[in-house]
Amino acid sequence: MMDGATRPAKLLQVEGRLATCTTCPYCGVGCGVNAVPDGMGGLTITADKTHPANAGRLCSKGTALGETTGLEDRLLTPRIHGREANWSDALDLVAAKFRETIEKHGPDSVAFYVSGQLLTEDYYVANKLMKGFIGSANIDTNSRLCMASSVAGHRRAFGTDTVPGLYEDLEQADLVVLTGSNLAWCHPVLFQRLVAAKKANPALKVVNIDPRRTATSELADLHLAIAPGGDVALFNALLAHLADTGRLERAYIAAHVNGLDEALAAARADDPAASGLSEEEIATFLTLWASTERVVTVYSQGVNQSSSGTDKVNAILNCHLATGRIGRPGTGPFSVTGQPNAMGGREVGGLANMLACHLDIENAEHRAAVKEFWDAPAMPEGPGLKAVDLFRAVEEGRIKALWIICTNPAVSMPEADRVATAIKDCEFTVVSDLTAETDTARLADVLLPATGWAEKDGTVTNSERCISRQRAILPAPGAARHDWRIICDVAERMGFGAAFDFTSPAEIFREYAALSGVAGRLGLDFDISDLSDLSDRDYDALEPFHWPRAGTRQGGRFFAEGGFYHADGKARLLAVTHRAPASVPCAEYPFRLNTGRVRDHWHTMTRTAKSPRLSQHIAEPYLEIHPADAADLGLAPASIAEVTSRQGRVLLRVLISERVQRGQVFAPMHWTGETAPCGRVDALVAANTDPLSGQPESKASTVAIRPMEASWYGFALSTGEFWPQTDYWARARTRGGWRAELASAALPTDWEDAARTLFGLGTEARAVTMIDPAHGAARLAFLEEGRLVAALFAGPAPVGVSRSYLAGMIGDEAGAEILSGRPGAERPDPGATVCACFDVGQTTILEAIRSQRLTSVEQIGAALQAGSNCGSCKPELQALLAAATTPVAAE
Ligand SMILES: Nc1nc2c(c(=O)[nH]1)N[C@H]1C(S)=C(S)[C@@H](COP(=O)(O)OP(=O)(O)OC[C@H]3O[C@@H](n4cnc5c(=O)[nH]c(N)nc54)[C@H](O)[C@@H]3O)O[C@H]1N2
Ligand SMILES: Nc1nc2c(c(=O)[nH]1)N[C@H]1C(S)=C(S)[C@@H](COP(=O)(O)OP(=O)(O)OC[C@H]3O[C@@H](n4cnc5c(=O)[nH]c(N)nc54)[C@H](O)[C@@H]3O)O[C@H]1N2
Ligand code: SF4
Ligand SMILES: [Mo]
Repeated sequence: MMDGATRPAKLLQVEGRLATCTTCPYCGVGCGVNAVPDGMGGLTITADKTHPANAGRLCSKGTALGETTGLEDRLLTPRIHGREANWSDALDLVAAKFRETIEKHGPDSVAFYVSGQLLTEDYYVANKLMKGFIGSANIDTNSRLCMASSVAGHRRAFGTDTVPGLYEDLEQADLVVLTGSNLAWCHPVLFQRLVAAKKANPALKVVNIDPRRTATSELADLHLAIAPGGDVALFNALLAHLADTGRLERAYIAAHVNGLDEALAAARADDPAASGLSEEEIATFLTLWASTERVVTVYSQGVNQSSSGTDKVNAILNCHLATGRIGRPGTGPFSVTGQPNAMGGREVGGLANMLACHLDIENAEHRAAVKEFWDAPAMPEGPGLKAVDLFRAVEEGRIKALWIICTNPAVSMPEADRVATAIKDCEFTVVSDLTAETDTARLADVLLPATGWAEKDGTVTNSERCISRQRAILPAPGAARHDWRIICDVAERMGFGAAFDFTSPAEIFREYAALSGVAGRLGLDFDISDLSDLSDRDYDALEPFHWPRAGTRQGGRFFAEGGFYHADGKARLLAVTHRAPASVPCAEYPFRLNTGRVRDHWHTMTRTAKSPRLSQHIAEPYLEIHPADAADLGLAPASIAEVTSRQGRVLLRVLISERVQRGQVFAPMHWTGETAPCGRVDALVAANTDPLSGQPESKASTVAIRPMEASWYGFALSTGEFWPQTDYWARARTRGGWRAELASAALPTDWEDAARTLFGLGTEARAVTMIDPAHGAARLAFLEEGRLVAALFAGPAPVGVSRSYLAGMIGDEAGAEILSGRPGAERPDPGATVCACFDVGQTTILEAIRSQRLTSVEQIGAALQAGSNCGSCKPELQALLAAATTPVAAE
């Protein structure tokens, strides 16, 4: 029944201790990790050498997982209206409210909003409850903000949501095109595999298509700074070029593809100039792509998060299908998934317009088959509300009971302020999370404590269709329960006990696997039904495996020989035409706002912000802006910009850089009410969506920018947690406490009073101060028993003290010399952290490059250790090497 050998308990000896094999809970690469409890609530993490995704590699976030399992901010008991409650009362209330609402207003008056970070088993029961038993399809997932355009594009072209290829295709290709993907920071281990492949095969070319220059561009032979939304125009130009140069694979098309003529006509009619690239750049790209047989086109949120996201996906798929470059080693389009179980969520039918196992909610035969399998009392007749519409319905009072599980929409949805208000005003909101301290959890009527990554069991599917086990290593803290268990408990109280009497994730998995057999019999791709009688023991020992499992495609790729899932077995080429992003820059909002991720933080930071190590790389929200635009706007380096859109307002640190083009700015999505309330970037983002996929255009809002009128800027740090009250603030953990960046319009009347209030310090802390009222500058350090407990550095301009030095001094012995804000001659200033694993700073690295004449990333590793562990900082080391050889740029 199971292929391959099984390791009975999935425990491994790592350096003499027993480690549990599990899967990293961050990105869709889905790396295997080995975890050993350290006996103090933490974990020691090492890479799983046997996992097919990473084979011994981890990135900075995976490496720091052990720092994120502490219990200090965990939600440990249910809460009803802010008060601690027992499970029985909380579950009774949730079930009663949902039942009453449905009785009074019908099944579509309730909704679930779930997450690609749920395990497949959690997802399965949530979907079964809403679609099969409540009888509504109002269950959508944050994957709507993430993968929906890829799903819609795959389904249009292939007839089902199938990712054709495998990670090894990136290694076997001669050309890897990364479009709308910052792989270096967002899928770091896959990026490392690509780096290694390029080293082994110098003929392997990499093209990076992204409006801005990123760490990923450092690896690229060619970086194309495409206009925002320009991908359709570029790939249409490619399709036309392929036809014009005789590169179409006529035999493959004749046997397996429909729609060439229409697609080609649309492509020829499109204007390549809409890509914003020069004729020469376009020609270079077209020639390279056309003349390379083994080409993989990797794409991610720069493609999906667009009002033309589905068309972008199909423009890419068109070129691969028309050349038959799909499903063979080293070829294919490759949509990389974001979350650890984004792919599992797609398989299990988490989206409002899908059923489980890739079955289609709009197909009556599929609906009937699922209804029969579940013995479901009520099935919806069509799709439910997609995320943006779902929260609009909440706003309008059409949805009266809402359950949010494992996602933080008050931060991550476009028009975030509006979404937060809608959640707050909803008649009844339940949130299941690890912590009560999220912007969404604060708005809930009922909070349900869920177990987290290290405490729960189940399965996830990564970007290459590899299903892996996540295994519990630590006990459930307090009263926290598994998500699947909470959902089943509510289902039981709603009167659906018989269908939800699961006692383990293994049992849920078996039912799910059996249902996939129904899908298989209906001719669909997702069929893992040979696992439907997996024993509990075999489930515990389950090795990572790729689907499809059955037939000739076992463990392999799709579509080399056709076999698509439309009724005629053929794929479709789609006629697509460039459309500019929905928000059009205007006099009032002239800048294009692009958003995305940073290397060491994960989404709304509920886990990565717990790690001092991960908080050092980038410690505050920022706005990347071109030098000429900054000059026009009068924005000084490191000052604070006020950014507004029709939807909202934020304050961000100015980062002047030529990596972004004129007229465009970039800001990361991660900061929240908890970490930088003025830096919640989704407050600015308009909820424009792709008409087919419903995915929001998170990458192309329009904004106005002006300098914030700050009378002072500051840097503060303290051994204790503190909450600044200034107009701008952003805080982060350090090894010995907390740090914060501050800026404010109003000057305090008494700096020492203000600082003591900020830090909550009594008189026992001795102040050493250097205050210059005439210039609005102040430096204050607070010492207890000779140790530095807090400090504030403030001035009329951004304060130029060494953050890494000061953060390293907190809690240490110090005297008045600390007020200089810089280390003395005996202790060199490391500069901003580049390597999070070994805490190596930029100044240290540049100094070593110069003095030791280092010329490669490997040499830096040998000299300083930087980059020699997880390797996530290698692109930045590469950039520092480049900068150090051009003396001006390095200063
Ligand atoms: N460190 C880290 N890694 C993560 C995550 C995280 O939070 N932190 N989140 C995970 C998740 S859920 C996801 S979905 C993935 C996302 O992974 P990515 O999609 O790689 O990351 P993003 O930074 O969102 O966006 C990618 C790039 O798209 C570019 N872009 C913007 N507009 C356009 C356009 O019109 N065309 C093109 N071609 N490019 C454009 C942006 O400049 C950006 O560099 O990352 C996953 N990995
Ligand atoms: N502007 C802009 N906005 C974006 C994006 C962008 O690129 N730009 N990207 C979008 C994308 S691709 C994504 S995927 C979303 C991500 O956005 P979110 O899903 O909102 O972000 P997370 O911070 O990952 O939220 C996960 C929540 O679940 C909790 N949690 C973690 N594990 C568990 C668990 O096991 N059970 C339960 N019940 N809770 C748990 C965490 O504490 C956290 O509060 O953001 C989207 N928003
Ligand atoms: S690349 Fe990093 S974040 Fe992604 S799964 Fe692997 S270790 Fe985790
Ligand atoms: Mo995502």
